[in-house]
Amino acid sequence: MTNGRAMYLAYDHGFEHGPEDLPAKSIEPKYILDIAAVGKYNAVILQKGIAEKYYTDTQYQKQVPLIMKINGKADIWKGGDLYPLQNCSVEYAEKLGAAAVGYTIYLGSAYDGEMFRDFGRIVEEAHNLKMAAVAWIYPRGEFVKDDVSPEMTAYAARIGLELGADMVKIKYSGSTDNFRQAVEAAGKTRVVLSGGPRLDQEEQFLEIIKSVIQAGGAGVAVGRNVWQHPKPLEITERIRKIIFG
Ligand code: FBP
Repeated sequence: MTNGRAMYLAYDHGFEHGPEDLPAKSIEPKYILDIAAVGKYNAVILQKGIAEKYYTDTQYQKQVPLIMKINGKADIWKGGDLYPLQNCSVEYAEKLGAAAVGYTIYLGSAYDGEMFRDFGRIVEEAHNLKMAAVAWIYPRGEFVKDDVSPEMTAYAARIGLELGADMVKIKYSGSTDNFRQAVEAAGKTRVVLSGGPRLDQEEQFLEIIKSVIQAGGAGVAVGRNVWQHPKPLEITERIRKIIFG
């Protein structure tokens, strides 16, 4: 992180959404690691297997820090509430060179209590190893009427603070004022934007990032809008200008 601001490149989509989310060259992990390194991202976000086979003990490890995503779900089961279990220990993430760990919580799932418990322990383990803990907090489930309402988004951000997250990754809530409510609710926990599916209009995506920064957000942890872009390094530079000036 630089001056409290952050530009992270997320690449856990092969797990979360399947290879159909990884068109053309983006199926190849080295393509993404090159974007992260050349584009000077503050971190790349990977699951354990990709870190182990493509990052650890390579030149990428010297070029770009790693946030290891340590839980996840596949996009097949539609039968009810989600509880993505941990698939990598904090200790092993550290061994593979991670500076931070990331964990998804579905706020509103019948199992959100289990995810709070698990992430609470992960925060302790990470801090004991002087690593940061990042919470992806997405309101989801039958009782969540609008997952990006200002109230839900602020609640997600607040849960991150209450659980001890160093950073929370949340979706955009529609306006600068709405997003500011989430940033305020997060207190000393930094807030980054989760990008969403690639927008045809890149200006629209950049406007959202501007709004996040104006609202006091720390930056972005985005994937598809960068590496599904025909010129990922060009959009990276435009993102960088907004975040770092
Ligand atoms: P994007 O910027 O591509 O949306 O990536 C952010 C992210 O949180 C990924 O880390 C994760 O794989 C994905 O979105 C989850 O998306 P969802 O659960 O909304 O389908």
